[in-house]
Amino acid sequence: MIFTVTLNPAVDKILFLDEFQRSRTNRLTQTLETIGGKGTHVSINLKLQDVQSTALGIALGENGKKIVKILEGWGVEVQFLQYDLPGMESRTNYEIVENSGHICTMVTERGPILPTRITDDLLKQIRGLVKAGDMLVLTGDASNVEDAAIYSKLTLVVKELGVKVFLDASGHYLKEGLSSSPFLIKPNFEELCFIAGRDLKTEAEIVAAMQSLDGFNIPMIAMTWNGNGAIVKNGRDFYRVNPIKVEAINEGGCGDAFLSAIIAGIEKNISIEATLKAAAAVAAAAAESEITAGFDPTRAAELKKLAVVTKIR
Ligand code: TA6
Repeated sequence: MIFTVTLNPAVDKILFLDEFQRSRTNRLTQTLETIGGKGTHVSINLKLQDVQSTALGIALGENGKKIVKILEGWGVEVQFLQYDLPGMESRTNYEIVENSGHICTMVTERGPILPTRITDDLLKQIRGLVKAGDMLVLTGDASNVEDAAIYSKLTLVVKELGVKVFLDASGHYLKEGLSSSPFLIKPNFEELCFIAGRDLKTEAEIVAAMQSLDGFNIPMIAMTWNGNGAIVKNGRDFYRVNPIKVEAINEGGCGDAFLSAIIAGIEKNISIEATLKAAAAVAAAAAESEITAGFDPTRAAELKKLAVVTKIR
């Protein structure tokens, strides 16, 4: 079984306008609402690839109930821990999408700080659910948890079971997570520069930065590179995944889509090249979607024919 964990899920409000003007009144042309939080998106995208998963996470208050309802509406098995505590609501994130040029800007709430007893409840739930051979996806913001080692702690709970842990986090939550040797990390370009401690300018520098992490024994590193595709380390091999050019509407959620296809490929035991071609196609199809969650599977199947994956090392 695949379990996704979203410590800080959100309701995403997607605000469309022509061109954002600072210090001006900006008139919205459309507002959409969907679920936010990377783990929830991975579960939705896995479902769209006919791969079952169970979505775990923390849902707070009425917003939390809305998040669970939306996720169940996508046909995802949900076992979120839900709490009704005074003044504590799961957060709302805002994404500004400019109709001209489709520039997407995310503005995220922090979400209320989770008391230790809630994160302890989650650790206990994971200990009880996750079995040998399962996969655990730890992804998204965790700044609502004061312990920066939370992802490491969640990883170590299941490591001795031989569970594959997929970590997609940023900043110190990512850096702290390296020491528990997850199976895969999915930094974006800026996050890889952060953990490498330097600006990376060329593909060779990116490969070298990934190799500099060998001491953490992380079998796969998938660096998504905004509109430039991705560079993926698989064991000692390195691949370049070309972007598939599409008329992007909303690039929010493309990284989650890319990660979901890698997980689906591992679950289905298909080759790394076929997995990465599917990842490029799913991410491109997600970019064509107006919302941050999901993609059109038929479109992804078409786009997969255009995918180019090259082994570079
Ligand atoms: O990747 C898309 C997305 O999950 C959006 O739905 C938005 O909620 C944001 O990213 C959340 O990211 P964060 O890093 O704050 O968990």
